Amino acid sequence: MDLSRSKLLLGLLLLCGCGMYSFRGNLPAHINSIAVAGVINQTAEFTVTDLMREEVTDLFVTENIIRVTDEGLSDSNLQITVNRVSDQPLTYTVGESVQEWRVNITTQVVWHDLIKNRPLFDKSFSGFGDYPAGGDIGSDNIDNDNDGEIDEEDEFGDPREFAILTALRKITEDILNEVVATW
Ligand SMILES: [Ca+2]
Ligand SMILES: [Ca+2]
Repeated sequence: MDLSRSKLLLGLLLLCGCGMYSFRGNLPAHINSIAVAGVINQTAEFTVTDLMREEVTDLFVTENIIRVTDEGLSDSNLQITVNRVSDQPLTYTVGESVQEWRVNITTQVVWHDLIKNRPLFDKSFSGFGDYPAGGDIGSDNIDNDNDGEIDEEDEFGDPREFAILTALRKITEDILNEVVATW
């Protein structure tokens, strides 16, 4: 289920007055809150853990599917490990130098029930972002944020950082959808 569909589903449930708890499904009744634990970094990218934690926290707060609290106050938490950040050449120029790169990010995420001390899910999530070897991502003819539009106004900044953020956003959305699907 993608994010817009999960939003739609939430909207419909709220409209019909049944509220979010009606589709909690198998989620134990004692799980009412979630915290994002410190992200473990197994890569050489120093910024990726902070970015990951920020993105996940922001999205969970915005989507408001479960109460987000600080660590130590929640009855469940997300334990995220960034396993791999790797860059692969995607396209080459006629002179055979790399024209476009793809940064792939792989994470392992455990949604942990802290009351009963067991995992609710333990899954791998990955995402990618594309960026040019040089130049401006606002005019590189690449859809850097994978939203189906090329070189629109929100493609700007450091090309590789932007690609990393794009990959993390995809992973974040997948984590949120997995939490919803686990209910
Ligand atoms: Ca785009
Ligand atoms: Ca672009």
